[in-house]
Amino acid sequence: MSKSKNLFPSNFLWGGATAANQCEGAFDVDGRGLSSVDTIPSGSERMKISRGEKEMLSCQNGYDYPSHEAIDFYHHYKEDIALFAEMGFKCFRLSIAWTRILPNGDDDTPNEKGLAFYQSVFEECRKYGIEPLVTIDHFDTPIELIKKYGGWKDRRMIDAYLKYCRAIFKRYKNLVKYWITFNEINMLLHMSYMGAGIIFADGEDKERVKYTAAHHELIASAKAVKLAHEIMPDAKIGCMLAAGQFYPYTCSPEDVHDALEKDRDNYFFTDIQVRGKYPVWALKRIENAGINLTDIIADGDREILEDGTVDFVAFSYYSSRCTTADPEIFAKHAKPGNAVFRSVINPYLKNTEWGWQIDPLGLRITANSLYDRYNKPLFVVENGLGAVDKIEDDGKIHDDYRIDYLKKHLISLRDAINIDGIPIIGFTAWGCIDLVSASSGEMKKRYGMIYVDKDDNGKGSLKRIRKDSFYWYKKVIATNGESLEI
Ligand code: BGP
Repeated sequence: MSKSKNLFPSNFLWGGATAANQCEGAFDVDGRGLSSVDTIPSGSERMKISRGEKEMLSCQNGYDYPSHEAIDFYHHYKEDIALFAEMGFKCFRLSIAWTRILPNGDDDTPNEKGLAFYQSVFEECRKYGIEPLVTIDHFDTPIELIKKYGGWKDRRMIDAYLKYCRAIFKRYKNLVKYWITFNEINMLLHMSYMGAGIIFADGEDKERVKYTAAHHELIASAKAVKLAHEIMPDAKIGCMLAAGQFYPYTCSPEDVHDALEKDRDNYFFTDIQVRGKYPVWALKRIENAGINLTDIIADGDREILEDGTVDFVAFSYYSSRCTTADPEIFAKHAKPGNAVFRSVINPYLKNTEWGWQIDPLGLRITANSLYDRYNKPLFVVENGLGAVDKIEDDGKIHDDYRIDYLKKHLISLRDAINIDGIPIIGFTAWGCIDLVSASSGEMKKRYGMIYVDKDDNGKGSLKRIRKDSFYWYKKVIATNGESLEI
């Protein structure tokens, strides 16, 4: 086997990633409207609500809503971006909160205060030579549109989304080059409310709802790509999926086939965003679910999909997944009920404190699968370790476990680049500054290289503290990855 060189491309976009709802706070400030995530509380009902199995469209007494304050990036962004610059970031991934721009989701006139906020954020990034990478919709459906349309169940969401895109493309065309249409678009299948503002009515045909909503998002994404290219000819606009290859639990053909099918659940979206058309198996799946294709795919939609293919494929990777066709083995080894992806435990891998399995080589395997499938540049826009951090008596945070995780994943990524030859645009570590966990709503599940003093009860000074991983990542970036071996 050839030996990997210590090289990342010279223009590799090293950086970190966040999402508006998990870091900004200031949920009702400067004209911002309410968004789906603002009504998802922390605690035992979070998963049910995120999955669309329980309705909560307003903030209710007795619940704690972590997005309301989060880490108050809204008022700390200058300090935070300065810390990113100190680490040497070349790129900062963030999302725009749709309802800061259009408070009701489809207003004719954008909210100037919202537009001005992100303009200032992007200018701050540019000041340090940091390239912003913007997610247009990161788990963020305006509540008013959920009330009016039932979220992405309804085709009229496409026009609202396009109105929002037009406003931000026009305003930021000289500040932002890299865009992503939807964060983890396949999350619509797993966390339907969080991902797409969908609440399932009693007895509703879930399959039909999901395929319909997926089609609407895919049309919206394709139209956004086209619009972006019209308004910003130099822009690069990508899709994004929650990736992680499914491994068969055994080499039985049934398990191998099951893994193929499970991967297809997730590829369903990116296959269309990259290739501009539904794969044959996807059309059959819809038909086999008892749905007429013409109920979902309108006249002209095929052309829209063809005209709006993406420039790059972004993905998050935290772990590989594992599956078996045998229901008994599945039940015996299944990950606990709260896991976002239904998967069995892979006995060859270790777990994080939250039961996410650690598989650095899986990142290389996943990148290879994606590149073989799509032949488009890839962008790793999320990866990292959620862990409990402790402030030592000397005031420091010795997060060597996080360094170990990131180091192994970056070495694997470097192999994907150097041994496999895959073009990778960059790597943005998830939650480069501690923020609210999407799945659990906790603060104590920390990913950051920068610690934020805030606990699960909402208490804390919000002070930012550099962890050991801060200095480690700074060196990795300064040496363009060469220090990884040391
Ligand atoms: C992805 C989301 C992020 C982020 C991350 C980590 O699914 O795009 O928003 O939160 O996962 O997950 P968690 O916060 O649940 O640990």
